[in-house]
Parts: sequence; structure tokens; C-alpha cells
Amino acid sequence: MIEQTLVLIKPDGLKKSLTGNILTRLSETKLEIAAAKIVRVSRELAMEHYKYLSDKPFFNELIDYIQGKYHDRRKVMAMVYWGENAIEKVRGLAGATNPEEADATSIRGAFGRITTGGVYENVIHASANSGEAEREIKLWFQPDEIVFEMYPTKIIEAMTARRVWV
Ligand code: IDP
Ligand code: MG
Repeated sequence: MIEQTLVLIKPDGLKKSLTGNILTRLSETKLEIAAAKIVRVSRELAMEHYKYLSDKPFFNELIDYIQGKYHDRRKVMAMVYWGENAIEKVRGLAGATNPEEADATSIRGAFGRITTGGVYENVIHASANSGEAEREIKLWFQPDEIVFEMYPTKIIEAMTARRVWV
């Protein structure tokens, strides 16, 4: 099945200079990159992305982590990968959520760690299923930032203030 999935290189992945390594691993899947950007993660975006974990004891630390507060890198790299079984392929490369339990050859197993504060710093995010992928891709990307039409869109006429180059 042709699918799309959201991939984030988390702040620890950026800080550890793993971007090239991760892109190389992902390129071996033969999936296509349909969108990519560097994002400064607002608290609102972080909380919306992880809203299903809001009742967990580690939620506040998780929000600080994805915002880059532990890595003085206030950014993540966000990408959409597209192709046959994209969700399962990327989850397989990423490895288990707990980096100590993840297969040692997976990205999380090789490069992740659990901090003394109990945060799973696991380097990469990958959508868990097609419903989550749709929710996450629509949260992180606007339709015009993605090279394929993955989900239905509509055109609205709007006069809104926006920043332009001077
Ligand atoms: P996933 O990233 O493998 O889909 P989720 O359960 O969706 O796992 O959790 C989102 C993120 O929250 C994880 O990637 C990890 O950074 C963090 N996390 C999940 N469970 C725990 C935990 O038990 N302790 C600390 N952090 C956790
Ligand atoms: Mg998840």
C-alpha cells in the first residue's frame, strides 16, 4: 500500500550530527521525500503533536525535549516520506520507543539514550499508523509544502497579513 509518514529528526539527533546518517538509512528504503523543512517548535505545536500523552508523568519533559530545551537546538527537521509501506518501513528503521529496548542496529537502538531524568531521547519520530500520519502531516505541513496531493485540499481566498522580504 502506498502511504506517507511524518519523520522528525529530534533535537538530540541534530545535536549529535546524525542528520546525514539518518537520511542515508532512510534512503535505503527507496521511499521518496515529499516534503522537508527545519522547524522551530512552539509549545503549542509540541503539545498538539503529543496530545495523546498529556496525562503521562513524563509529558512536560517530553514537550521541553521536542522543543530542544535540553540540547540548545531549538529546532527539529521535519519530513514526509512517501511510498510502499512507508509507515512500517520507517518505524522498523527507527526501532522501539524505549532506546534501551530497541534493536541495536536500529536508529534508536544505536543512538538513543534514557536521561537520568527519565526522558527517552530517541533521536527520531516516525508516525505509528495511517491515522496518526494524516493527523501529524496536516499539523506540521501546509498543502503547498508537499510535492504530492496526499489528502484532499480546498482553495480559500484570504487577505491575511504575512511576512515578506523587504
Ligand atoms: P513512539 O515515538 O515510538 O511512537 P510514543 O508512545 O508515541 O512512542 O511516545 C512519543 C515519545 O514520547 C517517544 O518517542 C519518547 O520520546 C517519549 N516517551 C514515550 N514513552 C516514554 C516513557 O515511558 N518515558 C519517557 N519518555 C517516553
Ligand atoms: Mg507515537
